[in-house]
Amino acid sequence: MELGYWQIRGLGAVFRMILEYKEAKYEDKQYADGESWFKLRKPQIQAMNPLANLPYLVDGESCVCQTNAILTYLGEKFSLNGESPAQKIRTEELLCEIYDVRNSVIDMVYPFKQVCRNQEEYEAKAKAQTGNPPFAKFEAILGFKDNASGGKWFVLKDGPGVADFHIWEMLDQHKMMAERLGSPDIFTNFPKCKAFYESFKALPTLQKYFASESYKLDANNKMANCYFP
Ligand SMILES: N[C@@H](CCC(=O)N[C@@H](CS)C(=O)NCC(=O)O)C(=O)O
Repeated sequence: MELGYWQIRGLGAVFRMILEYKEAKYEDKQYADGESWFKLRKPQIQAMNPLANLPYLVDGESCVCQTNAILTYLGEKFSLNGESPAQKIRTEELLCEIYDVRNSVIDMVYPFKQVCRNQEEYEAKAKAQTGNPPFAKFEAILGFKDNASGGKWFVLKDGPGVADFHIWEMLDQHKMMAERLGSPDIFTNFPKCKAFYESFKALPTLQKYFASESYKLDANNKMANCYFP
């Protein structure tokens, strides 16, 4: 498989973690500049899929674009979408829910979004967001009566499903943001999310990733208001 994304964590981290977790064989193409993606590789990806974007995943004859579609694809390949129809729908719901959270961060960190146009506006909004982190629904899902794992994982009984990876990445990015801003602990009102965060961080097949340069990459592109490591 070939995974393509910028040389940042961004949306790429979610896939790097899934592929590492499953100990898959893959090439992690990290584009460090516009030329290497837009001029060189994008036209080739476009020839395979006109929806070419970053991230993309090439797997044999398949070329999949759009984060949630790639997650569904990998979820099917690795049995990480859930077994029952109800679990599969919960996975899709969570993928959309966490993408809303991601978009709220993107709105804040990139000045071209015109939500935060500079560092000062970013700090005010990011302090508000980390002071009241957007994880109440995720806490409720972990405590909900249909949770197969008794609240340890979001969908599956025995480990993370695809949605868990994006949720964990967003928890980690909010944690980093809060620490950098001197905001309170983001887990104060979310003990179940905290336990999930810690269990995930301890997963044996992810230790190589957490020790790697990929985990140390910046969360966002350098043009971001909040340039946090
Ligand atoms: N909705 C798309 C968004 C993709 C997207 O905005 N990609 C950005 C980086 S996060 C990009 O720079 N794409 C490269 C391009 O437009 O060719 C997804 O989730 O995959």
